[in-house]
Amino acid sequence: MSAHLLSPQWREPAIGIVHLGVGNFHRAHEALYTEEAMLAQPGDWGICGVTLQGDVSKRDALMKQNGLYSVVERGPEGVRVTVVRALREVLAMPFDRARLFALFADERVRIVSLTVTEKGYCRDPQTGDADFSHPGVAHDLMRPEEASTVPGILCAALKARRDAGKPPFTVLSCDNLSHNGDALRQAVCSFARRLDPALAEWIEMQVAFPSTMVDRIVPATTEADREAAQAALGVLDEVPVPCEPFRQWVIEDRFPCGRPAWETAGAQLVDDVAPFEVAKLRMLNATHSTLAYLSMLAGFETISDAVGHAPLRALIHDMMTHEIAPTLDVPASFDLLAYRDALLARYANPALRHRCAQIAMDGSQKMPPRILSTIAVRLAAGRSIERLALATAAWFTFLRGRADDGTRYRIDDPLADRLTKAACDANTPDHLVDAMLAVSDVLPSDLARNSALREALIRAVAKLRGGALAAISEYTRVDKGVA
Ligand code: CS2
Repeated sequence: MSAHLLSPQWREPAIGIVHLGVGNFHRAHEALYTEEAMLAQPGDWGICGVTLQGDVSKRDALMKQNGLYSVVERGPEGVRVTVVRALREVLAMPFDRARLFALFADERVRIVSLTVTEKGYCRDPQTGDADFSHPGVAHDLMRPEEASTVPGILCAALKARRDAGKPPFTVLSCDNLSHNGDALRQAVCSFARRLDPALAEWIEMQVAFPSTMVDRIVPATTEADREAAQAALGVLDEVPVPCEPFRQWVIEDRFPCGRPAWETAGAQLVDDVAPFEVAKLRMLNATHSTLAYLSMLAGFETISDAVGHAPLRALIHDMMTHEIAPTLDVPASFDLLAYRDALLARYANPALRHRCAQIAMDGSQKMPPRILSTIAVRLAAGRSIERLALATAAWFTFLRGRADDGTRYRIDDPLADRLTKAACDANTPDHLVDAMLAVSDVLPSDLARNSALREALIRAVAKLRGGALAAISEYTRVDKGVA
């Protein structure tokens, strides 16, 4: 194992990108692409990363290392450690507000990008507007100068630009949301409309919100990653990032004030990201969530353990082949079956300990774009949904907070209180399904009223009551009319 720099040639760049949500994913993805792009084509695209949760220890650990950290790529062939230099500054909100807004006002900042997870967008799931019943959003409308939510911060930042007569920055969503650029634009513009209609109009006319598809499996950092980084570097890195070797970034090419030459680092710049984004959400993220919920019940700790169980691997293989891939409309050059096989190989990577509990978080935000949207398309076409229903039923059952062997775990979800109460109060499969179908923030009303879906869910919940392993085995034989 050895450590390396992408290139010894390095000119210190000025900050051109402010990134909200400087978690592991960003540091193993956009930051690396950006460094490689600057090495291929020098430019001032240094990154200032911002933690929105007041995580001063993360800020301090990174700043103590002058923003440097290592990416620990773990593949079946071994470990590769790379030191990344693109992150030049780290701020923690709300403590560093003045510095953050000084950067927002600086014309050299031409991109504000985000990885804040689905719930960070504070969207009303019914309308897609900012959720005005969210306490943070309501607070930011009353006190915009103290904004703490994504719509509030972006509106305040864009207002400062407009008031100073400067051109806006491009806003780049890098989260797993369908049509993430449009979704963010709607959340920001609807918030701005309540605050200052002229600002909303200016944002609509002037600000680009390109969509992107981002992909790299990036688990949480463990002690083993610190040890691997130290062995390679000879010094301690407090905050290394583990990840798989694979990475992909498809970006809609709309950057009126410029962008790094990300294509030199392998990013695909395209006119329309939607086919890639939908395929990734429905194939990768959906099967990830399926594996996570079934594993939480069955007791598999990591994704590689889960796909090491042949019936579970067969289940998601068949789910992609028969229920998901046929819903996707992709360019002819996009081979969905090869994509499926590549995903299965990535999941099996034994060197990456990607914990199912990490993926199981925030199901109320993840289930709609990952699985429920596919169910809706299948039902509209009169097609079967048995495996997708099992995945959904596994989430419902998971919300009871107890594995099949009785082990208890915590439910981490913005709707946790409501969902766990409904799940624990329900005694029978039909009670559980009806209680969940009534959660209108998650289940759109047309799906909730669909009797074929209700019946498939009740069947699946009933099977899961006999244990997830037994249910998985039965559903692998679903085409033979078993389930
Ligand atoms: C995962 C994703 O945590 C999750 O919900 O499904 O983070 C997944 O690893 C990435 O989207 C892969 O690109």
